[in-house]
Amino acid sequence: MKIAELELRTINLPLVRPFRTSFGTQTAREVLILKVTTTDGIVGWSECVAMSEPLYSPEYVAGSLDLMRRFLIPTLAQAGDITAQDVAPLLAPFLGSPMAKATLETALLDAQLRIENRSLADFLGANKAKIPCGVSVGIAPSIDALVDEVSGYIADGYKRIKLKIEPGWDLEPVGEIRRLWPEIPLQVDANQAYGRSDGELLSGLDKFELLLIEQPLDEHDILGHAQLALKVLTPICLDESITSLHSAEDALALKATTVINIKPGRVGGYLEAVKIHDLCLNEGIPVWCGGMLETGIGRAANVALAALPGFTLPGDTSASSRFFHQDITDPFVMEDGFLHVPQGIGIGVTPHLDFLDSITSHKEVIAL
Ligand code: NPG
Repeated sequence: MKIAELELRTINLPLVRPFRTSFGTQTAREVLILKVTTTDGIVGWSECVAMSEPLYSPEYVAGSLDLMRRFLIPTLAQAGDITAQDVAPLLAPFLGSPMAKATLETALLDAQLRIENRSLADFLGANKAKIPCGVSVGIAPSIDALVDEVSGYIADGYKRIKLKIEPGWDLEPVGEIRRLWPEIPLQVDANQAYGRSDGELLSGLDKFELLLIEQPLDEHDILGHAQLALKVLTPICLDESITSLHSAEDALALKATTVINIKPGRVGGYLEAVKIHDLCLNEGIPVWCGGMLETGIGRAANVALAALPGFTLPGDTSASSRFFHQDITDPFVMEDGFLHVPQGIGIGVTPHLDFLDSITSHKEVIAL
């Protein structure tokens, strides 16, 4: 496949409600969208999951754009005729930045599968036509507000609730949600907000029979997670710490995690995500698909991934309406708590260009 042109654009989508985590509050989603066009006129789309600011991970929208423009795209251009499988090895000399690399790999993969007349779900090895949906619930202004929000999601049909926690917003809100919904599959996500000395506090969550505690400690603190796993009964699940197949192997070998959240952008793309899935399937480790407030472009690909056999827990694969009044693709609509896996070729969706143009704040085209 030869690339003729890449179009990079930044869009801004307001969120239906502010989304607060331990690292900040999002009120809109700024997203870097990539369109590649091959010399035969085939188009592939992807989105970069980096956020506006480097608070969840070191990557951020403007930085990813600069990195792609300055280093990654020229490297791919020099390689000439390439496949999506060539992207990671070609870009390996550039350190880090899995989200930017994943963006390039995914757009090429979309174009490649469109040429092969094949869906991403089929290519990745999906064995389900629909997937159960979980929803991630931000830190609320009060317990009453949290209860209101969770009630709405349960009425919508979500099959699993994830509550964001941080010191001062943990045992009480989680206890109240568990009291009101004794049976709902429930988990928490700390986004690294706790320290090694918080073992006793976190073991206070055990009585709520949670599915897991996600990323309680610093992303680099693998030893701390392994020690914490000995103190709490609730399974530890790593998110930010898992940036590659090797890091997943390390965390499992060191017993720092017994569940893994797979986010394709965080690990450098869908090809690496499948490798982590295969490792976990072999080792009997459950995995689930995380979310990064994706538009329909990223959501489509995540839903395909979440249909692989090892994804045995509902992911943060919610309906478009969870975050956006209007999505840039046809919206993902939940039916009885499930999303249908896109069956069309490539990622199975394309953006509505008029709407995309109307929310674009920056656009540049790089001809190769
Ligand atoms: O459903 O897309 C979604 C959001 C899921 O909570 C979610 N994502 O830490 O996993 C996370 C969190 C996140 C939010 C990450 C904002 C980065 C930015």
